[in-house]
Amino acid sequence: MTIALALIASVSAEKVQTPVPIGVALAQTSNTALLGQEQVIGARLAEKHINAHGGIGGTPIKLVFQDAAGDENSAINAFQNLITKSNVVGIVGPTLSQQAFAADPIAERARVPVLGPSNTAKGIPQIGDYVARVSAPIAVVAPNAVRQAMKLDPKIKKAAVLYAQNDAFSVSETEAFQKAAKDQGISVATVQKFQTTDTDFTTQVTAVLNADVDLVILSGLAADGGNLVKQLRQLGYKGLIVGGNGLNTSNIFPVCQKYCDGVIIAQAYSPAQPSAANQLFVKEYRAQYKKDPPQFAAQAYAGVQVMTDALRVLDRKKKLAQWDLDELRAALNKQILAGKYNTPLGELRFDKEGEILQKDFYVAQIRMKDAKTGTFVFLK
Ligand code: 1QQ
Repeated sequence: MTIALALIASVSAEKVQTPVPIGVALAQTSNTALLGQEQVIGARLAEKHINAHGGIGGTPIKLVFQDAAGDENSAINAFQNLITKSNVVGIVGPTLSQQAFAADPIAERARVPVLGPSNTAKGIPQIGDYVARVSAPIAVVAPNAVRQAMKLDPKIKKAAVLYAQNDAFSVSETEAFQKAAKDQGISVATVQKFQTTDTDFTTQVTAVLNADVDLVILSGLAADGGNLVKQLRQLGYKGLIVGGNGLNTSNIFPVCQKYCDGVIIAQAYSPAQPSAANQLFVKEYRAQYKKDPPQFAAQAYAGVQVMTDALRVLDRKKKLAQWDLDELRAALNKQILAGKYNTPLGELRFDKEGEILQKDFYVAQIRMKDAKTGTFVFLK
């Protein structure tokens, strides 16, 4: 039986297609698209750049997009389609850690390498051997925002912490935030929970106001997070607000409008990162979008680039079209972890579990010009 199955498996082995298909499973619909939209832009820019520079040894790459929306089932379906129908060599995605914990095991079982472009919760690389991430763990990124808040207002003593309890990333981030607050000598006066699907935060905001705090630290996603910021200000909260990675997009501007002003958010990317790879990315992004690239675009770009750089190494050993697909997927996974990459995030590599090793982190503060337009201003 086992021998028969093994024979079938080897007989049915697929060859690698050209152009080389790389799967991209990001949120193109749902509220999570507020975050996913910037990732799609970043991935497409990478594809354009790579193919304009000769692809992989003369063979172009082709990104195959499957909408992973904002829930677990959509991410699972997207992964399955990419793996079994589109025969991709690897996958960049999904958008949320909450989805990664559900969908990455599908890729792990199929032995298809995954690069998480924005999966920052604790435990992502440990999902399996085929799972790595180009998004630095939130435990490393988030504390920078609390330190920066203390720098802006050294008199901060008491914080209120809020988080979305139905989202794995938010649960992970609030843990990092609460530890960072204590490390800075800030006491956590109240911890309020909500759901990413909530729209009315009166209960939580009332508790924050009653606690009389001088800092609010908020972990949620873009729509809920933006609404929370707005309702905090409308109901009279005047102190500093630190927002987490789920608010890290100008797509929250239409949600919290002028009330977005002043929100402090830690960054795993800066347009000012001096590497040649980044300056080229910034130039190409600016030419097309007339503004600086945001973190989620840079990380998705880095994901596609890392996969392509690793494929180039393998292509030099044997042209990709001559590999069996299963064999290439396994070799690609090893090569991703072995390489060193010059990306818009700076120079990066991975530890043996697939955790990103990245050097530079930043903090930005939202500055609104009016109700609609604003920018992320990087703080020193
Ligand atoms: C995660 C995140 C999200 C907020 C990124 C879109 O960091 O789910 O891990």
